[in-house]
Amino acid sequence: TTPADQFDWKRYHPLESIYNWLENLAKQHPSVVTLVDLGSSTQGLPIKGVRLAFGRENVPSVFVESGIHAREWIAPATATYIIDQLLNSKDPEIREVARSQNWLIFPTVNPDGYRYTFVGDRMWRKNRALFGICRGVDLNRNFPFHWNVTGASGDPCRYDYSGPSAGSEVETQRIVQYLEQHSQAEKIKTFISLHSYSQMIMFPYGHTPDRVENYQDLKEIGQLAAQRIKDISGRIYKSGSIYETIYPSSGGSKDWAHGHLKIPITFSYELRGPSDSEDLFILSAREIEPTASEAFASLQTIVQEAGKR
Ligand code: ING
Ligand code: ZN
Repeated sequence: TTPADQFDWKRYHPLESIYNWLENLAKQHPSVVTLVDLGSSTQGLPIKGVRLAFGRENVPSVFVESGIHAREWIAPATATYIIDQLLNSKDPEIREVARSQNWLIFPTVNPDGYRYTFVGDRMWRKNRALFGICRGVDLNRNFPFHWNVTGASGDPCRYDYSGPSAGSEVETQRIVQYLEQHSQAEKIKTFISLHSYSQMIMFPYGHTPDRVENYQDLKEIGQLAAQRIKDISGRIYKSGSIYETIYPSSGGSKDWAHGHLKIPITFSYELRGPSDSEDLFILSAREIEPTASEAFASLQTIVQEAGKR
């Protein structure tokens, strides 16, 4: 476990280190940071995150969910980077973006899976719920919106198992319940989900090629966000709906957030994968900073553009 004052973005940190760091932030910045626990996972671990509020009245909120897939370690690393920048950056543009919103950021919404990638199988993706001889529901196929209609499996032994029923998993229920209870009061306007690897910035839907009502806005915002990354690092991120960009899939968190909760600005990132490794989910720790900083810059673009629409 890394002591909270030695937390960094030069390596990947285990669950306990991330949670210690979050707790420490709430102690160090009591007027800005509130620790939020969504409740327990299948195996009884807390799902911890933070709420950042810089004290401006009546601002909308951004909700960031990451680590829903355990092996995509760059996602929690990026979420913690975003928290750190929002709190500590001196850059005036970042300070203005930070203050323009309240931020609800949950780096590891699948804590059982994330822990297991450190102590069991590095390539684990799902949660750790037990189904006979196999384990795990793909939480990003379990959300109760057009559940299990395409791009998901009914077999608990498969990596994209959608679960025994819509919203069956406690981790899904924790997120759903929190958002049902708080999205209005917090005025959540933007929902972000972090994944790896494919270099994409995607919006709903995944279950159908039909366009969302604000397709044009999301398409434009996604393109501007991708351009911001290209300007910074030269990396090419593709933008489009999940269905047209990556593959048909149903039961994803942001389809539910957009289609059911009516959060207008919803994106999921596929962050960098390695150029030189056999395994596309294993991104060198040297790439954490460049990946997270280009993603954070593009998130600033999303938030700025959302504010104009
Ligand atoms: N990709 C995502 C997956 O869940 C995705 C793509 C994102 C689908 C959002 C649906 C919603 O398969 C990875 N790499 O996990
Ligand atoms: Zn993923």
